[in-house]
Amino acid sequence: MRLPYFKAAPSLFASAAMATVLGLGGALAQDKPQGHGDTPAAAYKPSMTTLGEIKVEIPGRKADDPVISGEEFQRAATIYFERCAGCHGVLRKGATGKPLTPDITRELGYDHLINFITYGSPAGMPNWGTSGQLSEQDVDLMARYVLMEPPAPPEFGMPQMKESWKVVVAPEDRPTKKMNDIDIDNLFSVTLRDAGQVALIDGKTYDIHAIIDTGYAVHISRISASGRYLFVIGRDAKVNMIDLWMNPPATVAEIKVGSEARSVETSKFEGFEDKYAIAGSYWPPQYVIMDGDTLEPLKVVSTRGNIYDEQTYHPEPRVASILASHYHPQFIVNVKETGKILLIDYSDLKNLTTTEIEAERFLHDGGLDSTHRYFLVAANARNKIAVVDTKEEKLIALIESKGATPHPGRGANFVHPVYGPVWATSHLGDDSVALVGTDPEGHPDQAWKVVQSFYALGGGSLFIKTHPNSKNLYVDAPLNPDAEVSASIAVFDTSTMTEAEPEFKTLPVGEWAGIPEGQPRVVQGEFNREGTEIWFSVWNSKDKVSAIVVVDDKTLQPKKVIKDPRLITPTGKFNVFNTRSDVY
Ligand code: DHE
Repeated sequence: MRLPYFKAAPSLFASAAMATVLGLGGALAQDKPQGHGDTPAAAYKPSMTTLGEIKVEIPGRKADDPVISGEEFQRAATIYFERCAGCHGVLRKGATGKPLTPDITRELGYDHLINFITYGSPAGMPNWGTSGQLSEQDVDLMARYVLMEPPAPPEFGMPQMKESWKVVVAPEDRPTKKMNDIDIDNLFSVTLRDAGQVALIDGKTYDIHAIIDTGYAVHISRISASGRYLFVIGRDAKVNMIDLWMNPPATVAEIKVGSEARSVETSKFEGFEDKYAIAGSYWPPQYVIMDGDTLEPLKVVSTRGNIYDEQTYHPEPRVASILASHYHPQFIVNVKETGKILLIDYSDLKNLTTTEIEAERFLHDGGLDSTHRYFLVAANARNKIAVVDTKEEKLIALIESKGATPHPGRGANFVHPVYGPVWATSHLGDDSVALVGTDPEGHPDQAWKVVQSFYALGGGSLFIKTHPNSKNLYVDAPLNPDAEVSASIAVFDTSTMTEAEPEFKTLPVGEWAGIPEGQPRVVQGEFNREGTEIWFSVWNSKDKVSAIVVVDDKTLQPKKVIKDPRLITPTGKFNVFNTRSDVY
């Protein structure tokens, strides 16, 4: 049996290492500390799944390095990228988790690292050992791994993008008119996450018009201003551009923009409709502006730079959400680790002008208010909402969300009977919903503050949704540890809201799906074009039946359950008209 002991410092480590190897590690194991970090928020951390497949070399070995083979190092790097990089950063410089560079880890020492990885911490570090997610051997391996210099995954720049770029159907060979009889405006692009596909489902007949292969662990869809093109990005940073006029709709161009990514968008400003597309990546930390017709990569810009408040350098600020401005020819790009919102003017790529807005760290997801002038985005690890006036191009507020880990998706806009126009977010870390006043003209006293905070079903919420034609506000809780809660939806009647705590109805959407096996979670409501139905994903594991449940917005009763063996792990759903027009 290999003894994971150190060449340079035998005594200090041998006992712990020995205990681990001989299975005495259990002697170290205690009960999970209270308030432990395996809460829903801890379960929902970025994982660099595709980065985990990259082959890495051991950076220059040092005399006092722990004993570790090349094979072990590769295994440790894969585990690190897939489970740890999301919080501690790919280069271990820290993000929402603490830095883990050797100058720090060697100070802490092997024993401390073993304990920390085994038991985690109430601050949000999962208990990888006692939860059984890592074996004692892997805990030992990870402790040795973080004592060493981190490997830097390869960069992915223009040469690699161009190598991956394919124009499957050239613009001149595409149809000059719509060749199918699909009501595109009421089509849904549905993420089939673990299948690496999207399903195009008819918003009226519920027919599946096409299942299209996309990137790995596909994440979100966005629609071009004309409504003709669908852009889909996988976590592997592969972008597919799908022509909805073709019969059936199909990919006409594709490109890989990095190793890990989450966001894609297209230009919407008048005169620039369908002209450009943009994708932002987690690794390398950068964005790329592409030709909106062919995905030809035109401009690659790194987001590396200084953190907005400490003014210290960060080597891997990831690109989180991206939205297109309706007021200027600009993309609104949110950079997680530097806490900066970039307004990137795409009117002249050769003389690119960017407005760099200091906001708050760990920006994640967000959306526009009902006028499309204001952009509200969660700086979720700091429980803040940043508000940018996209017309005046500046930050106008930084709001405490009065909950733990706000997670709005794009948020939900409605007119509150007392507070007027509001934008709503739910929270990952607790069961609260926060309403932010968004009408500085008509309701100046309520503008840019939480005007009401109330309880929904439970913590672990990811998305909240309503529609201008609906009086209902729907809140999910897919990451709640209670199976029943995670399979239900809370719905509030916004027309009867007062200053008092509003009541909600609980919709047993998971039960309506009639899935006997597994523990499906109900995630992300998305309305049809008219706002008369809301669709929910009943997200089961890959080898079990999932479904989409369509709820009648008037009766709050199930209208249709869409089941099909091809619907593997459905999660995000994007109605073409609502996504293209930022209706939510
Ligand atoms: Fe998402 C949006 C990042 C896990 C479903 N997700 C986003 C956005 C970002 C992001 C930055 C905003 C994109 C935009 O608006 O341009 N998501 C991440 C992660 O880093 C994280 C936490 C972990 C990871 O490793 O990816 C993560 N996301 C998930 C999931 O596990 C979800 C629930 C299921 C899935 O399909 O992977 C999920 N994310 C979604 C959805 C949206 C989204 C459905 C779009 C919501 C919308 O209505 O706009």
